[in-house]
Amino acid sequence: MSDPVFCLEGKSVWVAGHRGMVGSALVRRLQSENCTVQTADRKDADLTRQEEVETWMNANRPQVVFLAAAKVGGIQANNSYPAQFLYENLMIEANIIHAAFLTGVEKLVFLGSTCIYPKLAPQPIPEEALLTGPLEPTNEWYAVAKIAGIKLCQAYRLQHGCDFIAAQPTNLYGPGDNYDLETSHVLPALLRKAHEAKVSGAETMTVWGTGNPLREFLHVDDLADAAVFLAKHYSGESHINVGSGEELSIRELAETICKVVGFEGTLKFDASKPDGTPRKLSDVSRLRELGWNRAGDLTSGLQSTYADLLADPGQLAK
Ligand code: GFB
Repeated sequence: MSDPVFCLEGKSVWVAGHRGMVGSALVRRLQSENCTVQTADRKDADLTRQEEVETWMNANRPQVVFLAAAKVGGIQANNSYPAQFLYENLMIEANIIHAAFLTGVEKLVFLGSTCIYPKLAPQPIPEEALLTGPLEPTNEWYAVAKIAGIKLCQAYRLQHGCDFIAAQPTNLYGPGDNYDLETSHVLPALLRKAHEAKVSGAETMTVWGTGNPLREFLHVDDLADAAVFLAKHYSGESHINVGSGEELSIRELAETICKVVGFEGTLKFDASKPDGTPRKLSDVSRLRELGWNRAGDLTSGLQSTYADLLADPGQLAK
């Protein structure tokens, strides 16, 4: 494993976006780091408002920032709300990264997404594929905002010497996910559909698209562990991919979820819904060379996520 380049111990660490799935996983993970975790509710600071962000950061003076706050959603939400996905994400990241520079933050970890890469990028996708071709149209607005976030980290490093780094997680899932069928990502959507089909005794369950696209999934607790690892072990201009390094088709994902949930009906594919990018597997060799590997596999991650949903079915009502 690479030597640590930064120490979190004793530091004040702000998790921006602590109520989201990623932010709450970071708060859980940081409990074992001997640091003080800071959070800001919307009433404390609206992150899309520059003055509110600067006032909050001046008053609270975090030494480390994990930038997990973002407007996120699945393929349909990205397609339906392009202005919100572009504007809100640009504002949040610009406000926080600039305020982090102004207040002398020692380390900032920005979280992006693998949709930053070109639609037809080489697979598995190396970090160098960024900005080498056209984006996937269903998520280009979100992708442009996330690319701007990576570039902000690089620009503040180059011009001001700030230790701001960027990690690019693949498709994430886990406790606290969005289970709204219109706006969610595929994994929570299929978990919900399989659960409800089983409970109602339905014979079929609908899966959007052809079922052919390939996707990679990572449990959010693994992402949080990798982000903390990178904060401690990495300081560089390039963003770093964070993924499992394994892919499966949407059809295979649906079949695995049905097994975990215990739904024995058949799958129906709705080809009127978009497939999105055909394949999106991250090349995780840089992260592995630094010394990080994920802890769990997809089936155990699905089992624990389904157990969490059964224990807290209120998540389906949000
Ligand atoms: O997770 P997802 O919404 O987004 O969809 P992306 C992945 C694939 O799952 C697509 C199929 O091929 C969908 O057609 N799918 C099947 C479904 N059934 C469903 C369903 O019930 N709900 C949903 N949502 N999909 C996202 C980007 O892309 O990836 C975001 O839109 C972000 O910006 C995220 O980058 C990581 O994987 O296509």
